[in-house]
Amino acid sequence: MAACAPSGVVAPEEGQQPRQESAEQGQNVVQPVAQDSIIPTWKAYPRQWPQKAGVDWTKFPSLPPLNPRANAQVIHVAPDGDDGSGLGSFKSPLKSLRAALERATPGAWVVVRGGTYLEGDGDFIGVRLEKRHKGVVVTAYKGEEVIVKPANKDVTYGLEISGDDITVVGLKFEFSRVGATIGDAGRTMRNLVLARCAFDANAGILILPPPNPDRSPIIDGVLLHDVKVSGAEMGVSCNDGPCVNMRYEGLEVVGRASDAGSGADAVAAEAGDNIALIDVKVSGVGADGIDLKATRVAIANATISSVGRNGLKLWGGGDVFGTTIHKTGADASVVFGAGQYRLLHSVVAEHNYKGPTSYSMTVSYDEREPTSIEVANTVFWRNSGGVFFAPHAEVTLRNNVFSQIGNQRAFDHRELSVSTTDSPGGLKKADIGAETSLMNTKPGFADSDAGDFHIGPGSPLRDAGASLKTVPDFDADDAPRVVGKAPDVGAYEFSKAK
Ligand SMILES: [Ca+2]
Repeated sequence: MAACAPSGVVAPEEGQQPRQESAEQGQNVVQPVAQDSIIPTWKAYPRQWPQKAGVDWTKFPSLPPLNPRANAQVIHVAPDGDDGSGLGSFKSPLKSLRAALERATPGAWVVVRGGTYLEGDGDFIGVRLEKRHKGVVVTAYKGEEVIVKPANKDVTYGLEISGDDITVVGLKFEFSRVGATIGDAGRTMRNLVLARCAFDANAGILILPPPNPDRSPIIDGVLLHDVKVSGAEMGVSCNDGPCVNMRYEGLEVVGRASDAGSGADAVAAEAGDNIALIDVKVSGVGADGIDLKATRVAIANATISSVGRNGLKLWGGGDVFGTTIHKTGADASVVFGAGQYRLLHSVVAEHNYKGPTSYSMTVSYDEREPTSIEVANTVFWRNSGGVFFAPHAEVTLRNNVFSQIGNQRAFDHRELSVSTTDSPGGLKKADIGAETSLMNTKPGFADSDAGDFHIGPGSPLRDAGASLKTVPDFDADDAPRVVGKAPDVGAYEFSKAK
């Protein structure tokens, strides 16, 4: 009956979703009809927020549509499929992703049913998406769990992507060495989307190529959306770069805590521009949490905890908002180089606490280039030391908490060395807005030992924040930033509704 219509529409059977079948064997133009989506709807993240870092939100790749466009090539893969006799249809699927990608033409959708796939026989990489796969979408079928594992012990890399405009949705890769390598040496690779993916490997996602001879970007356009990297010594790294126009939303990196002090970074870029991170969680990594040698960086609602070295390092300026950094080691929890920075509604806690004294934050420590920083509505609490602002830095402080600092030092700037025991009046001479600092205030966090930095109803941080301009209207819970007569200090606004 499919032969009656060119598009091969098959009436839906009772209780099944409608679909199309090609009558011609091997043609693989087999299409589920768009009454139901293949991909479930996306979690609604705030897509952008007001910031002063100069981020251009229009440059980031978008999430894929929930269905392939009409007439797209759609190839179905299922654990009970057959790479030899399968048509690649919904009813007659292939058995492996590799076989599907052999047949895929530009713009094809590879739709993978739930199950475990053993990929990469005869190769060291499980799944390859190459230049000829331009515009290809590889996606798990709605609501189903797809796990990709090595076909044998010689397959140690999960995914290699070297083509443009490629999207991978809903796949979990479990490989020994590397979850995914990205890039195509010698050129700029463009527009990669990894959504609802997970990588369990020694290194999560590596943007690997060496620098292009003309220093053009290695990659232009990356969206990581709801991506988890676990068991990793290294999380997501742009090794040489530059990597430009990258948005990481809902990225979680869970390292192997045993590597503390000796491992690699969780989220890093050696060179880059126009980078936005939102709801990024990093924990248990050996080296740095987030380390970006990049310009135009905006970070909202990050959580960085239990890292062997620095929590957050930015080298070319940036806006940081709603971010909690705690249980860090090394020379500082937050390291900012030269540039223009804002650290707003954040928490820097338990840096080397009860350990050797070191600054909780350093700003332009070794750099001499022009630097400015605004720190507002932020809590520095239970750190071994205070904050260092370089003498040449222009500093604005508003409504910050400095409390339970091991050496009782709030911050050092020029001739000032401000102690947490100084009276607020004594801070006026700093003329940097510090008179509103909340010294030695107990923040009243809900359960900081468990990493919960919400404040309770009795906290003095409630309504104690300054009103800030050009900031998100959401707090670190994605709830309204201002409740009551003023914003609360810290990452989370107290609300009875929560
Ligand atoms: Ca409030």
